[in-house]
Amino acid sequence: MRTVPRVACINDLSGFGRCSLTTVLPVLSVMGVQACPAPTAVLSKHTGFPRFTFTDLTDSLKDYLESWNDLEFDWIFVGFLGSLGQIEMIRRFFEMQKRKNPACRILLDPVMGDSGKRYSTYTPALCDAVRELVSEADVITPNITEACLLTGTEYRGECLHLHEAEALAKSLMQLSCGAAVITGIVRENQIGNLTYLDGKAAYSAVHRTESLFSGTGDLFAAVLCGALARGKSLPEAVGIAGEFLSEVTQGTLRQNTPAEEGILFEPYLYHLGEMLHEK
Ligand code: PXL
Repeated sequence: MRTVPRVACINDLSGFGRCSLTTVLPVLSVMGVQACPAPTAVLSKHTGFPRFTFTDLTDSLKDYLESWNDLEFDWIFVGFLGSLGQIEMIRRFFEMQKRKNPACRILLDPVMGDSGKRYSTYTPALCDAVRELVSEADVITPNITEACLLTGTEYRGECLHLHEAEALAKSLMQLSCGAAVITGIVRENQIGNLTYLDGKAAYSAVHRTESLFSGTGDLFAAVLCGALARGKSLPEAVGIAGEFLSEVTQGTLRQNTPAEEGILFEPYLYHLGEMLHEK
């Protein structure tokens, strides 16, 4: 393994709201991972705000990714996409990178929606295409809404019995990914993640806060990616990400900031380096 693992981060740049690249880059850097951004779109704010600008970067993404084919990445981390046309470019990038480095791994956060609703820029055709990408991924990290969209399951809220979550994970595995982590499962006063790996499900949970902050899934996936790139196993990486998310959401709640401004992770970032050594 390289001393500093290298990750290609295919995601949008939202100027305000703490999500996607503005979350991924600091998290990976502080975890000792080289984060190389490939922006899919530039937004002035994320789509949860009533007013934002959206510049789709599909026209430049193909050459951008192709110019990286003389490099080797240890991981490719895919999040929010700008358009349907980007799917094929990303699939080709996967293919080229796997050919150069068979040990290259793919983390796909199938960003499509939340709380039962698709994000405004995610058309049904784009969601179908994201489903096709799932088969290429070593790990996927959908929330419940996204897991339902991917598997054609009816969304019935964030509270799931463990057997329902496990059934959802098994349906996701039928899309041929290597492992699935379903995030944000609510059970009484706990919020947890179900990891499905090697035919087995494992649930881990932390105390739940009442508020839902935007960008929570992006932060979880970023920490997971950092821990995996630093050589942690998937269960260890899920543990670190869950613990960090619990700490930062509780800290954010105490500040009483608007939910769309996201999680105030900045004061806690330095803990991530320590957490890598503790586990
Ligand atoms: O947090 C996921 C996300 C990523 N990128 C953009 C978004 C959202 C969720 O709203 O709008 C641009």
